[in-house]
Amino acid sequence: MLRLLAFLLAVYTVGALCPFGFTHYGESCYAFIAEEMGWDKAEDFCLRKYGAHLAEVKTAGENKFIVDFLNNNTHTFYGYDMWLGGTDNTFDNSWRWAALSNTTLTFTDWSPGQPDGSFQGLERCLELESSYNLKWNDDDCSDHNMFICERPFNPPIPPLPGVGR
Ligand SMILES: [Ca+2]
Ligand SMILES: [Ca+2]
Ligand SMILES: [Ca+2]
Repeated sequence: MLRLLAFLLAVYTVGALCPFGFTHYGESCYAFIAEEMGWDKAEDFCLRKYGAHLAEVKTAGENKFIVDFLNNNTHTFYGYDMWLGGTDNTFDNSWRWAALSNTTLTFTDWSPGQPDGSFQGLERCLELESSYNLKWNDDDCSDHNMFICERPFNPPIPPLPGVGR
């Protein structure tokens, strides 16, 4: 009985390290947002609402977690494209995680033939494309897509305003 209580407490404690509505994987918490908006607005939504950023997918494991989540929640996400935090807005064709870390992409999962910068180079934002089995695609940043916010798991707790000053 005591062991069960300790287990429940551990589950509760770990769960509490991601904000409500977020799912934990590795060192991050993720929110899958079932609203559609342009890339800039989506990044702004993550930041203002959650202190998060559009997701930066840096490993195969992280990519698999996200794709699995979408495939396990098809009632909400089937047929929708999902923005991630990558763009090539710098006009030098280097794809970067522009939303937060401004690092170049290392791991990628481009669909065959992508990124193709189609429509006269207008496709400069990174998405999981539903019609490509959630492989990566560059698309027009003004498209209205659903999106994924990511923030650190168990971030340092900021001091309360006015405390210790
Ligand atoms: Ca990440
Ligand atoms: Ca698309
Ligand atoms: Ca494309």
